[in-house]
Amino acid sequence: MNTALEAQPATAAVLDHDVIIIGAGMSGMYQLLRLRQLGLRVLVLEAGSGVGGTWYWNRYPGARFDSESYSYGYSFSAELLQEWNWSEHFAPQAETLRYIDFVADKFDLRRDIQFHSRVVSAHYDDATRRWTTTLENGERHTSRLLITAIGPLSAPTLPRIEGVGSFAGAAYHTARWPHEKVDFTGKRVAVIGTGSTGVQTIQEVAKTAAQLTVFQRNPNWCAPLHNGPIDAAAQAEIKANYPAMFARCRETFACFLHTPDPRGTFEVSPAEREAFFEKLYAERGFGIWQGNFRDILTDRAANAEITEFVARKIRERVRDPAVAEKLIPKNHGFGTRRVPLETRYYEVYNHPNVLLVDINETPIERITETGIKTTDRAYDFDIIIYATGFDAITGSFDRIDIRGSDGQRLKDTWSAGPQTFMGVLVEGFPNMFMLMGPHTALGNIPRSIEYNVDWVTDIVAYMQTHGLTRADARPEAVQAWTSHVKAVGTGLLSNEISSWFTGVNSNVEGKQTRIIARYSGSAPAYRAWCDDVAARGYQEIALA
Ligand code: NA7
Repeated sequence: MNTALEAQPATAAVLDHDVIIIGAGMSGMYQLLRLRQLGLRVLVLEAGSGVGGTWYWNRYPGARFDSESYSYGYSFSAELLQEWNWSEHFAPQAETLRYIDFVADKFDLRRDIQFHSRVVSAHYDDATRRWTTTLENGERHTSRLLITAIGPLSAPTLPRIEGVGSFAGAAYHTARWPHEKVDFTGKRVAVIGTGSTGVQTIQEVAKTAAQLTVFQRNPNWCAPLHNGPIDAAAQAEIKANYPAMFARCRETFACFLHTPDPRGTFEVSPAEREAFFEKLYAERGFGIWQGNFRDILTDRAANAEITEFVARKIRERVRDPAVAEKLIPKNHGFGTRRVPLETRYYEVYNHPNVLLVDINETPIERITETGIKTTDRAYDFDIIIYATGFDAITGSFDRIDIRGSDGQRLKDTWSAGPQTFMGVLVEGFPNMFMLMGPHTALGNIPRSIEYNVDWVTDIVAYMQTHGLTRADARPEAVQAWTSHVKAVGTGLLSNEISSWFTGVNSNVEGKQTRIIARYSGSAPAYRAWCDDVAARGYQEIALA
């Protein structure tokens, strides 16, 4: 085994591991596999009792992919691709978790994963060039490198409403759903939140609950998923086409199967435009969002066209015009926030046992022992479901006390918004590599994960072969990257709207102001930048 990460005499303190990875979701698992191939001693610390990250925690009813299943798994193993059969175009959570378990078994990953291990702090020591990672039970681990695989959407948030916690019935956050089945039959159920999680939950719970009451603050622009089973012929075709499909994902703007149409909205006649929108509305998946005219997310007039089209669809699908109006967003255009994909979501509101409460009109005053009290009335429930989302992108970092050189805290360093080098490194936090950190290209996340992990693996291999034990982003590189991220995000309508895309969360102190949280240029451009840094020998990174 090459032990170069330990070789330098000045840093010869005994390390428990070469690398600690925090998180055994899709990024942590793949990173473990790649670093093992370098012969490194790696330990993954995982808070849950199993692998899967997002797909481990989000067990809420109706949870499923919004991207085509076959485009959303790992691509690194041809054997794995041929062995695994996806049963639906958009797999439900349980199937995805089975897939991830299958991967963990196939590559024997569990032997290097320690479960039930929530990391509370990670501190870097300049003298010994090592990270000390501490768990909530006090257990400590030292390592040369620290890799965060903690996910952009993994720090759930509850509303800051008086009385949360006082409800005597069952209350669940969707991202902390119990492992046992929750039965809604005959129950009065409340759902707070109408993001993509709320939408998936609502359409499922409505099937069996006696009474469903949805508390909506802002509606979102939803579009049909058009899910369906994958039959034998389609399965064979998918398997034969994997190389071509992943090649396409590498070329598209955000690694999805869908990519913007090269035409502008007003370069076609109104009739053609309408026909194109109709076609997209009838097609599977994110096409209407990611495969629409090239200017719908940057040009206000173009955006207004698709927005009006989708509003008409909502009016057609919801019988009560007053309810339809409540479900139509008035403060943002289509696609400027994450588009929830739905299966008969709007029709749910035609059922007599479903009530929509607009909490802008009648705000929630408090959660009570028996239910929810708005300014208008008190509602009694058996179950309250919080589909209230996450302290996104930086929240999972904020929840760990991460300290770099000279004891500086990451939370302080990022108090005015994240500053990174390619979303992978932070100046002053040597040897810490982030997977899916702020300022990386998110899009089709598994595709981005594989790229991110491969890039980190390459620099770790470079350090290993060159006997290097310290990597830190140079300040000018961080400045250049952070300005670039801001520049590519300018003009994008989604960056002018409050949502998790822009780091806003009303439930978190200090997160009411929009920031540039994501890299919103194209995935190929992101990769070109990162590839170039590697090809030129990592000049933007101080290596020693
Ligand atoms: P989102 O998209 O952040 O949605 C959270 C929802 O909860 C949204 O409708 C919020 O309303 C609502 N919310 C949050 N806090 C409150 C309070 N205090 N009172 C009332 N309503 C509230 O999270 P999701 O889990 O749906 O999805 C996150 C991503 O995960 C998703 O985009 C996918 O990429 C996977 P608001 O709009 O803020 O008024």
